Amino acid sequence: MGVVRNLRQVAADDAGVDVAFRADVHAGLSQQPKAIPARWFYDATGSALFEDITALPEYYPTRSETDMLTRHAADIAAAIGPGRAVVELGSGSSTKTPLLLDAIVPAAYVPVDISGDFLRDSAEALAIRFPGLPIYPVEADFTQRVAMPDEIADVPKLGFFPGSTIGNMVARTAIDLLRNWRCALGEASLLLIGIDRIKDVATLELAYDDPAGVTAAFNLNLLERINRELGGNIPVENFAHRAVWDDVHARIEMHLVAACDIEFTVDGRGYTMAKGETIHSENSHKYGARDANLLLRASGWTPIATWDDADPAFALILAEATAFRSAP
Ligand code: AVI
Repeated sequence: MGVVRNLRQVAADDAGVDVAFRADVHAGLSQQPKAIPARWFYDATGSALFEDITALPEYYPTRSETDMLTRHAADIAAAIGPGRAVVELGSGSSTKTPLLLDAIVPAAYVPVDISGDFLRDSAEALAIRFPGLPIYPVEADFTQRVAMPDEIADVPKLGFFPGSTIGNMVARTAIDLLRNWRCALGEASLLLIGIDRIKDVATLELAYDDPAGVTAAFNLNLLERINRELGGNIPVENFAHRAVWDDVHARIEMHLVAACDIEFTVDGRGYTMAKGETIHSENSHKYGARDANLLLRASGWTPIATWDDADPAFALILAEATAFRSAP
């Protein structure tokens, strides 16, 4: 059995409510247009719904990425080499992790995730699957600065950031995050990142608006979560899910659309929405080959290998921390 240690906690107030969630909801509902950061989708219900999304026939990113991790395992392992601590950002249920841990010879595994219950369960499952592999789970918001466990201080690291989660950030935030992780992982580190490609609009929109309504339930759960955790009385039945491709920003936008004029309170604070007004709940940016490489270079990472031959297209990119040196 592997060693599971080091679980940390996120900040909660006296009632056990995540203080950052409360602050983001009030700030987001008070601005025009309304918007709430997508990271708040992932309570236990939202995380389970996201797992359901990844199994949908229309949601290709998980299938395409898993297919490439499987088919190119030997090449990926050769490019990475043995003896690295694998630090997974936003590990969730860690379904792709065994593919990577099986292919390389890791020194340790450090899953970082905001959802403590998910983190605990998946760390324990991996400890059984990889006996003897030290596992140091870190319960934290990986979009903020996260200190690495002391136990891996001297071990070269591989950041593993699958799923195109980087696409959920606008470019400026994505670059801040990748730069932070370059610092946290250190000079000799590598990064294996999954980035979704731009493709035809029909494939993209269907992936985010499936006929079974699972993505709609995932989006609407954000409102349910606000009602559950922040004492809201949002009439969820008066909202609809919308997913559209925005070609200017090269992203799928998800919105919660008011079907009629609506009034509600959260924490006793009142909000109104006119019919047709939306709460912007997620961006999912897609990248061409040059865009993705530029994003990485701008963040202090130099791409050294790319695997992107799945259909529908999705890229797995291996990058190394760029050394600081003079350049023209
Ligand atoms: C987690 N993230 C990469 C997913 C995506 O594709 O942007 C979240 C998601 N939203 C709707 N479906 C999946």
